[in-house]
Amino acid sequence: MGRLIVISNRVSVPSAAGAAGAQGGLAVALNSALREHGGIWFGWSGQETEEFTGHLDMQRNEGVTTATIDLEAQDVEEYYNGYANRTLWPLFHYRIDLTEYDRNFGEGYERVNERFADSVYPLIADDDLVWVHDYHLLPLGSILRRKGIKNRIGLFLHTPWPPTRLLASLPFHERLVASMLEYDVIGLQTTEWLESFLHYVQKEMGLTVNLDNSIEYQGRRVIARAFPIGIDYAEFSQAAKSEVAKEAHQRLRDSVRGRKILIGVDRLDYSKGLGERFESFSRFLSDHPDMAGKAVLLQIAPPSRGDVESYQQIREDLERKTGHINGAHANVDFVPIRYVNRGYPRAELAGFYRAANVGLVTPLRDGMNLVAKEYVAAQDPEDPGVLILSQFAGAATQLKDALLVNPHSVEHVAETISRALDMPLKERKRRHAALLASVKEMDVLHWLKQYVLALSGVEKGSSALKSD
Ligand code: GDG
Repeated sequence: MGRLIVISNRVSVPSAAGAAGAQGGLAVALNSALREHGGIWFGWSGQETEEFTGHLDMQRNEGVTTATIDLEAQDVEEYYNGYANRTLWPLFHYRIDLTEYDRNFGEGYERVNERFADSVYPLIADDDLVWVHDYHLLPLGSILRRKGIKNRIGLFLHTPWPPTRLLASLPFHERLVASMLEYDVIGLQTTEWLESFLHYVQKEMGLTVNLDNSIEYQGRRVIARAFPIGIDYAEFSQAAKSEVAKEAHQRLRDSVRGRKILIGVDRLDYSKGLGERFESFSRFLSDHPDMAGKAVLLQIAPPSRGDVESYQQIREDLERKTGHINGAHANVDFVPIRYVNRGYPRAELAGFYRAANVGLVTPLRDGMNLVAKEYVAAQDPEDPGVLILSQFAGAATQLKDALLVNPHSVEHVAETISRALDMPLKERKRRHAALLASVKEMDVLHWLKQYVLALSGVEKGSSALKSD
């Protein structure tokens, strides 16, 4: 098998991941993938340039080769802040109320996808597997095909896939999805998103979907499948046992002086349900006066996509809400919500997870959610904490032994917090053992293997229909 050419919006070298501390799930997973297989990780450097030249900055760090390009300010505005994060991200998270559409965004998106294709094209050798990631780059495969790339090309989408009715509100949605059918493999996180995708191609495009979920399109067979992503369990459980993690654990425990700890760790994003989570915790405190001053919510929320207005808005909303709730429930020696807008190195994070009695993972919509899996991996199996998980996270289809909640229901989440804090050790251990088995088995290496297998199994030059 040839190398892997991974293409994603941003590239993140392993050493930088820990230091920056605010890496998304994509970065964490792909570092593991490339260390395993070798190859090149291509993407935007995060830097702006006066005029796009296509110059490739090649580097090698900790066994991973990266190639990056700089983009023009207009590219960043229209493609990244525009079509990717003002149009597709909210739409794919069922938020048509936040979905903006502007012709310039669409044009910028196509222009940058062309620029990606032009720049990565010379790096692709005959036997390489090309693996494109996420909503920023949906049409990239079709552009590479137009340039004559015959390699196997796959897409993995880290977000949900929205219901057909919602997607149909996007101007030119047919063109976008048709461009995706140039991939050999389209990977989604869960069967729910897969079913939505297949529904779209059947209902909107009139295509035939075979029993194995492959799609017949212009004489080719495109494989569509669910590949639920996992964490690097070996790496993360190692980090949880490190000295750094132990110190972080102790520091957090000492600081709460015997109180119960609930933890949330999320990029600051409206899809993560942080406002509803804070309200639920507040309701829990109001409904359980006996718990007054006895439980703390630590919310770690490194800011992201700060140039997009809806992100500035959610940040302001959360600041107001935190102030309000803390004002109502605090005492001279106690503040109920510790709301922290910064990232921490992974080992420290692991220590915090382990110190927490409850992991609160309550997104309103999430492709998968790796924090839920990290929380499970970091627990002490002899005295584990309880995971409260949104039924709307992709992870809920795997982590069935978590306490599943509807994050929109403040009452339900408040009651579930109470149940989690009262849960007897025996039940905590039973639930944790079942969760851990799933997190361990369906880890990132499993995900990687399954995806690469599916991608390399496709006939080169993209699957001609077999005569049967
Ligand atoms: C997308 C999809 C899907 C967060 N704060 C810190 C920190 N993080 C790390 C977490 C976790 C990652 O960021 C977040 O991953 P999630 O999966 O929870 O969410 P997204 O960023 O939205 O990721 C998601 C994922 O892609 C993978 O396919 O699961 O559904 O939306 O790893 O630990 N890391 C460090 N310090 C922090 O303060 N070091």
